[in-house]
Amino acid sequence: MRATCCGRHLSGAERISRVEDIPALTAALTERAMSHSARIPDEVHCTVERLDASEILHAELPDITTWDVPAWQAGRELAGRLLKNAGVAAHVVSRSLACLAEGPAPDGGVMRGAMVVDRLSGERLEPDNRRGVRVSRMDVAPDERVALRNLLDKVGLGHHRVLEALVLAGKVLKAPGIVAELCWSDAPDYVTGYVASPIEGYQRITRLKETGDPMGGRIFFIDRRNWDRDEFIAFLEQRGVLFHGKPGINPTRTWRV
Ligand code: PML
Repeated sequence: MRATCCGRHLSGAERISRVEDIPALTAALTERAMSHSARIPDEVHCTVERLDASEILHAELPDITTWDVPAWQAGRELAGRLLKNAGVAAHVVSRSLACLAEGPAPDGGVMRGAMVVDRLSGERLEPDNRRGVRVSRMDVAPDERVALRNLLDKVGLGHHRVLEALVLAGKVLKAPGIVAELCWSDAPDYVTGYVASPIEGYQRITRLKETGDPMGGRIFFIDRRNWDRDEFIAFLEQRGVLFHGKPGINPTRTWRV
């Protein structure tokens, strides 16, 4: 589901479901589109696509760690450290953080999809710098969604953005050649972001930008050895991935500079 107002993105969601659940699900997502944002959308698109069940990848969600930071500056410093630990070169880290903060699209605005960046050279590798790479076709197994939401609620992570970002990051971490993802939202009132990596999992950072800042987005850092761009993008955009089980929740950590 994708809802827009005056051509601008308002809300979106996607699910992988059984055929018999599709009518109820499209109704629920349309309801969500109408009530989810302060503005009433002027377009709501619900697209239903058939997936071959035998080609769906079944996987586990990454573990979650939350880092409490006193200010966005400290948050970005921590994000830089986590990215370097994951193998991103120092000069690429600083350039990438600046790029996301300043607006990575050619007109200096936000991108709908993600940037793809070579971890050593910093070269941008997404075919279209305006659109970026859109991750799609991933979900929590339908029978496990309620249990996961209850778990996240119980540990104070019940905001819908956490579950959605966790599932997206979970898929990104399965992509061939990925070494890390950096994300913070372009929603002006949502300042928490994350660094995800195959070894450290999903590392939330409580502040990565100032409240009111409309900039944000995603960067996928890749290792170019034996990497194939078409394969990478096809995996992220086309391959169905369903997540099972509960992620580990690590104790909150504190970061002070
Ligand atoms: C979190 O709170 O775990 C981070 C969520 C990032 C949300 C990104 C987005 O919604 O655009």
